[in-house]
Amino acid sequence: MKVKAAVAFAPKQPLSIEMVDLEAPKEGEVLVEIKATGVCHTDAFTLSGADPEGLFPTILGHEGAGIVVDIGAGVTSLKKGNRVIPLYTPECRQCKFCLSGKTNLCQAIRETQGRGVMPDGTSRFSLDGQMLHHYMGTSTFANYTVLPEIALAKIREDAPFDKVCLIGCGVTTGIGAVINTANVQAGDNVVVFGLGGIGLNVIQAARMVGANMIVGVDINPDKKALAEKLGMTHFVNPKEVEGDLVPYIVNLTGGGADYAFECIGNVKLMRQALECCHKGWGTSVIIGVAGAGEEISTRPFQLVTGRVWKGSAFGGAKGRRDVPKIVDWYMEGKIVIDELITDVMPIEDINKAFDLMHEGKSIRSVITF
Ligand code: NAD
Ligand code: AHE
Ligand code: ZN
Repeated sequence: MKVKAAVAFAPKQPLSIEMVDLEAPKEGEVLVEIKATGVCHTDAFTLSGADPEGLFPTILGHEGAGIVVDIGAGVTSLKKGNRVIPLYTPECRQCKFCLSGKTNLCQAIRETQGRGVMPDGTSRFSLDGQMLHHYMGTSTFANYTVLPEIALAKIREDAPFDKVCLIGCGVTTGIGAVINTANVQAGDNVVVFGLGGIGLNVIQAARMVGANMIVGVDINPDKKALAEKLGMTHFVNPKEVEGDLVPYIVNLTGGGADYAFECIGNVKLMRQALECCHKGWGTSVIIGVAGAGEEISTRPFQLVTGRVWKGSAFGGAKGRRDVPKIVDWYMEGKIVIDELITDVMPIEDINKAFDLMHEGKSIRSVITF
């Protein structure tokens, strides 16, 4: 079938709206009509050319929601009409990783996902006979896409696509990092580097679990008001701090953060986020994605003296199990999403969404089809 997609032909180039060819779902695959998709910083990261796994031409997008319109042979857990959220971290429930009980990083299809193809090694997308790569196994910047059954979370039938699409990445990543990865407890002092779509979700989860201080760090003062509304208690603009940021935060938090989250993707800030943690126990969680060739460093003494460095992908969430629960939390008013959506636009305007992100004027743009 012909579908409308925003194609990334090459790094650093604007996306191009094209009618592309999409093959029918094969065995174990599902055809999904994407109704809405958020634009995450990771899409911009890959488009920038900094992603070691970035492949072109491709159809980006990994923060979507939609409806099942067809299923391939052998699909048993989904049927036509089901509302679904695509999962860039699938959940096969059979691989060593899924069965370990220690991680959400299902590896069943990770290798082919990284090569921009479906599990059988081929792409369902093409344009004028040229193969287009899938992206993160999801490619939600298209009004129809094909995914493996294990990469879809079935959600309730009354969930609004244009809001819950953010649960496909930003919401689950931020909230999950607090609850699953860090396990922040009531009374803990939390520091959040970066008050974008991810950092704000870290903040709302920190408030939800009863954190004491919730310190937000951002160079863009426009991010302050919404962060405060979601639970931030103190704002730090590094540009306004005289001297080093780390001792400033250690002093502000009375000895250091119990938990510090890096939600930017800057290796220098990852170091600061670790070093502002409390001696003896403070834990820093890296969420931000850093470009090819970037490395983190610190004095090993930071770890010898009890600070812990961790990372979190998709908030440690097992998508088919946890995403429907997070949708329920939204529908029950336990978490907010609407406030995070700063712009809604058709796919034809998707390059505007990237511009707004780079200009620091958006939290999340949502594309509706
Ligand atoms: P965003 O662009 O919405 O937010 C980034 C924020 O960081 C902005 O508010 C910006 O002003 C701030 N910032 C930039 N440079 C700064 C600096 N030097 N000091 C302080 N603040 C600074 O991005 P996002 O969508 O929230 O994503 C954040 C990061 O998380 C990205 O690297 C993204 O790729 C990554 N990410 C990771 C996962 C995961 O599973 N690990 C999931 C989603 C996104
Ligand atoms: N491909 C990059 C890494 C990109 C990355 O870290 N992706 C996150 C999700 S970001 C969503 O906005 C992730 O889930 N990583 C785990 C995984 O298996 O990809 C690189 O550096 O090669
Ligand atoms: Zn994302």
